[in-house]
Amino acid sequence: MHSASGFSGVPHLPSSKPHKFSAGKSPLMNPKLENLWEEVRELTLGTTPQIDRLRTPPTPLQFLRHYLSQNKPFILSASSATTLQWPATTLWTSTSYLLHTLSSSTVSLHLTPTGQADSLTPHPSNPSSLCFASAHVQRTSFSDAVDAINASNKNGSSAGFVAYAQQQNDCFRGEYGALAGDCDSDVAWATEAIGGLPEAVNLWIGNDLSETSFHKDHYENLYAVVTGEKHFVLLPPTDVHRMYIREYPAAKYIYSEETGEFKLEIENPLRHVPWCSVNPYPLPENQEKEMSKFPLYYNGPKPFEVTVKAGEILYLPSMWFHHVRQTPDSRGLTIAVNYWYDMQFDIKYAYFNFLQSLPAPQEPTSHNPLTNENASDGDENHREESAFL
Ligand SMILES: O=C(O)CCC(=O)C(=O)O
Repeated sequence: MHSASGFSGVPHLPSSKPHKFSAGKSPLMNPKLENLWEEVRELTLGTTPQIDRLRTPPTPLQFLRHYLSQNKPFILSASSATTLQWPATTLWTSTSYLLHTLSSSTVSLHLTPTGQADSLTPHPSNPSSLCFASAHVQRTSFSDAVDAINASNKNGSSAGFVAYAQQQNDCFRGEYGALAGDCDSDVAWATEAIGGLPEAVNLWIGNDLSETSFHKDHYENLYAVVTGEKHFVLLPPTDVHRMYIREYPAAKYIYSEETGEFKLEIENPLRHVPWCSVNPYPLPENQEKEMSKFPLYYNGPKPFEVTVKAGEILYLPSMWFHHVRQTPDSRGLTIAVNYWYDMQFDIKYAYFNFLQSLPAPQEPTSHNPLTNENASDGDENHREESAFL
């Protein structure tokens, strides 16, 4: 029988290898899963919670060989050689430039009570369980959008809402088309390696309260920060069981401008969305409870934590779980553009689907308050949402 080292010099990892993460940890940890998490880190990702930082852009071949084919993230650092050379990096620091250029544009603004869009929140009629709540999406002039974002940051929390300008439908080339000349239309080395142009380019304008909950996408993501900073928490697809993906009833926030209040409505007909249950930043008073509900997350290897600064690009590989927060620039805004390239639905994807289909062994379902007993499984909606998650 071949050992792994028999092929290409990769380290041999006998199956009886002691597990780094299990000693003294929760009895819920599963040795086979731990082995997988550890092996992926030892073979590819590295054993520290840092990702590679490149000082110069990779060639298409380097990108393909060392990152794309390995499903491995990296940051292209901000340095004189690599900082984005786009007009946007200077032009977009001026709000009056943005207001002038987008004076006749209508954009999509996501409104939520707390800044957490597409996230889990107490069910409106049964607050001891959770539902999956999407933002109220309002089409508005760009200048109203900027006013709303500025009025709804930590200092202006009396606004009663948090506004995040975003729409994951190629909005940069649509709603924000007037700004298209300020950025490259693609990331050249990625386009060459992937063999095609981006499927979608999206713009994100948020403030210090805007937060995106843990999820994954079926795209190769080149995420460029133009102003402010973005803070990502990342886990590879092999760690899927640490996310405690559960089916939650879909709900939508409805915001009334008249009363300034939100209503949370469960979708009718009822639909369930598979979503990650883990919040990496629980309130201190909830921390202990969260740690006991999600031991695989809290007791496993430390997630990768990455801050992407203005002028930097993160390569976020397809199917990686990511949670995103932001620190704004001196005006209170964080602006980013990301390029979504189609992923290859290849053998890695097939392995991942297989892994995800396995229940986390030893997980005490009867103790897990987040398991929704009445969740539908396998219907068309489920499959459609799964393709996103
Ligand atoms: O910037 C954000 O808030 C979220 C970004 C994201 O989820 C993505 O690019 O897929």
